[in-house]
Amino acid sequence: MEFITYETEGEIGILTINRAEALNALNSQVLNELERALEDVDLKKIRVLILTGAGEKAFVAGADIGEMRGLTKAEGEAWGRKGNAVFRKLETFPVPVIAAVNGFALGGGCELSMSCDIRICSENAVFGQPETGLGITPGFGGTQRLARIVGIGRAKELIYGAGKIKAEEACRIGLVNHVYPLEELMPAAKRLARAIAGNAPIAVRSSKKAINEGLWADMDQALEMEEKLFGGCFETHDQREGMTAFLEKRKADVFRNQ
Ligand code: CO8
Repeated sequence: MEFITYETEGEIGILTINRAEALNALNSQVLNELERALEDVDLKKIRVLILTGAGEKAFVAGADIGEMRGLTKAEGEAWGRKGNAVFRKLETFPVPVIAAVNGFALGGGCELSMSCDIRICSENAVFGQPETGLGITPGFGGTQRLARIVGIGRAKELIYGAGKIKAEEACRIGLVNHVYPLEELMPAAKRLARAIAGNAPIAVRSSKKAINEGLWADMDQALEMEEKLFGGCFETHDQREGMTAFLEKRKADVFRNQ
């Protein structure tokens, strides 16, 4: 792949978008490669993914404006559909995905980060949905996910105003969970990933599914789904071991994902 690198550290997978000449902007090749990279992740081994951008300036500075400028209405819609499909794949990826936002996360970059489970960022990060200033709407899920994460009022202000916000403000409104000096961002992302990877994978994956799917269901259906996922954890090796270790006042053995 030309624009995506994938490395692993134990049970952590690290995907890096690397198109430095355009501040990691998403053209169709980057989106295709990201989709393929997700398909290639070995889910038997990997328990958490980290997604970041190459360099010290940008996570992703948006969808590629040069590629979009001449699109017809039908092509614009198809481009939105493509982005939504890839981002949805990320959002519903079986294991948690941490966005380590290392600079500009604008337009499609902000939307990409919002498709991840958890966002942390560096002090130089800048978030925003500048699309209305370019004559389009946010088209990779931004009109839907931003409001769900930061609330309707703030989302509308950011989108209608094509505003940009700095890391501290993004943290204050709940768009990111933590802010770090740039050099501490990846170590922090890996610490968080290791902490998650240390817990029972079936329980973590089921929790992700329950939270994500329950958010859009009515409460009764959501709780029914939770009951099924909760029940599904029992009789697993990791449930027996986790509870037995507690009762025997010892540390649990390494969870086996079974
Ligand atoms: N697309 C294409 N190229 C880009 C993009 C982009 N989004 N962002 C930066 N670049 C390129 C620049 O053109 C420049 O290239 P070159 O060196 O060849 O001139 C290079 O990256 C470096 O950028 P700058 O020189 O502009 O760097 P600065 O530090 O001066 O500025 C900024 C950094 C502020 C990030 C600035 O580059 C910028 O404003 N970029 C555009 C940000 C933006 O508007 N993003 C939103 C794009 S629209 C979008 O994402 C829609 C998503 C949904 C699509 C749905 C379709 C239906």
